[in-house]
Amino acid sequence: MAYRDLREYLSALEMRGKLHHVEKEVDPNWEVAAVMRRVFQRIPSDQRPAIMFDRIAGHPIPLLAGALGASRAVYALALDTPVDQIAEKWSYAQTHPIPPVLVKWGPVKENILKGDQVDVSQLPLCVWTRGEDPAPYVIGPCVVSKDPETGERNTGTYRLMLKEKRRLGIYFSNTWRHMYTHVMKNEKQGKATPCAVVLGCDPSLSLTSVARVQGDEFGIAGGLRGTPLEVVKCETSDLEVPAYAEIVLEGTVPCGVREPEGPFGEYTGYMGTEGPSFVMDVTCITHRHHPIYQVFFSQMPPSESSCIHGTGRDVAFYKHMTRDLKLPVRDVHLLEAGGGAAFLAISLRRDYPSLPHRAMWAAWAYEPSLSKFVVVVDEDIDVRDYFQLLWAMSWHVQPAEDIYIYRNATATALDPSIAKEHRGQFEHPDGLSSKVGIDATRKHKFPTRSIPPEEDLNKVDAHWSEYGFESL
Ligand SMILES: Cc1cc2nc3c(=O)[nH]c(=O)nc-3n(C[C@H](O)[C@H](O)[C@H](O)COP(=O)(O)O)c2cc1C
Ligand SMILES: [Mn+2]
Repeated sequence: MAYRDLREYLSALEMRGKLHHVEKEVDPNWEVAAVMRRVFQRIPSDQRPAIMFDRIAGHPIPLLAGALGASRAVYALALDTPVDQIAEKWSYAQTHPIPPVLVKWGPVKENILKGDQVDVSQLPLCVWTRGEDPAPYVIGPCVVSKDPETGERNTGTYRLMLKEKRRLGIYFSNTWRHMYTHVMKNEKQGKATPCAVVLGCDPSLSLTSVARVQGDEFGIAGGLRGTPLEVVKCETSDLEVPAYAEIVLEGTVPCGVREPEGPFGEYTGYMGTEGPSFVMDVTCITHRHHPIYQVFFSQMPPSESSCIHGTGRDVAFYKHMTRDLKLPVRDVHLLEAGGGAAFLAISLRRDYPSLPHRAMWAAWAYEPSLSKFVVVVDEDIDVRDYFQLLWAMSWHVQPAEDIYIYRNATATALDPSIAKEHRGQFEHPDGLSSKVGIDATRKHKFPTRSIPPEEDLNKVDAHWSEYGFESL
């Protein structure tokens, strides 16, 4: 059964003990970011809950973070599916989209603020990297716009910088972002681009908004839900937004206007670049009674962003390699240390010597802007266990033979190892990076491993209490 809205999903999280309320009043200018950093550093991911900050100093609205990516288990719950079926669910939704249905009214219209009543700074926007970010930011919005030529709708997650009570900065990290193409097409005709920012909605739309998918994200969200998303018309444009959204900011991206934006603490763990960027003029705010303000926690990994990227992108690679190419791949994982972007590990059954290379090239061909490092290991290695991965790299690799460097490949967006002047404001598709492929599979017959036989270890397990370790 689909979640009707964010609130129904929060009940599901609460029932499974995956939602923690912070009752202490917290300061949005430093404390939310610092608490979330510690939550991700100190609580192991299998125990990490989503966090609801019930009381934000100076704001009546509670703030929710980590609700979609506190851990893989939380991500799976957001998709309402077991962890091992995440891939299946995504591929089904993309091939079986369900268009939204337009309804006359929804709770998102319970409060409608226009003109002088519009003040975005009333929302509990946070400072995420204190002393470095130039302003509070919205991270985690679903920004809706339409292609002016085809009419196709798009939803993407693009950060918003607080500038004035009715003006936000909006940032596209590269030129192939779908909304960027909408803005460009409108600007050619001297027109502004209407848009609507959805804050807090059914998790299927938020996850589709951050996933790299083609087509109408509302339809794919419907495919994930198995039932159409109900949408209502905006007050000030002909765009549609989810009827059960918590908060919606309506507005336009004016033609030809560029203003300074950034730098912002990025998913790489470093501050990003700054430069001229687009703005959004907010014309209307609609919201439910007692709205919840939802954010994605990002910056230095591990974070909600690295979990979402690691989990959501892994499955796309896995599907491509196993279904389309029929490679004997056991697992594919974008390590969270690389922000779910820079470092890919693949385990496979090495049926023939060139297979590890085929898998590397499959990864780069499928998504060239990711996977600066690709490490291929045998199928007995768990690629989600850093220790096992580094063990295989330590002893299965002869550097001169097994490490390959390829030049002039596509860069990973915002990679700080590429000098700033070569990165520019947008991470252009023509940005170049080198890539490393490491074949860490066993290329000849290896000696037997130096651990006791499995049968001896099982016997110890069966008698574990007799060894007196329980008090440790
Ligand atoms: C937490 C988080 C924040 C993001 N912030 C931005 C951003 O500020 N600008 C951007 O261009 N992409 C950002 N992204 C990536 C896009 O949301 C993602 O690539 C999405 O697929 C873009 O939608 P589109 O393909 O419809 O343009 C972010 C992703 C996450 C998970
Ligand atoms: Mn899109």
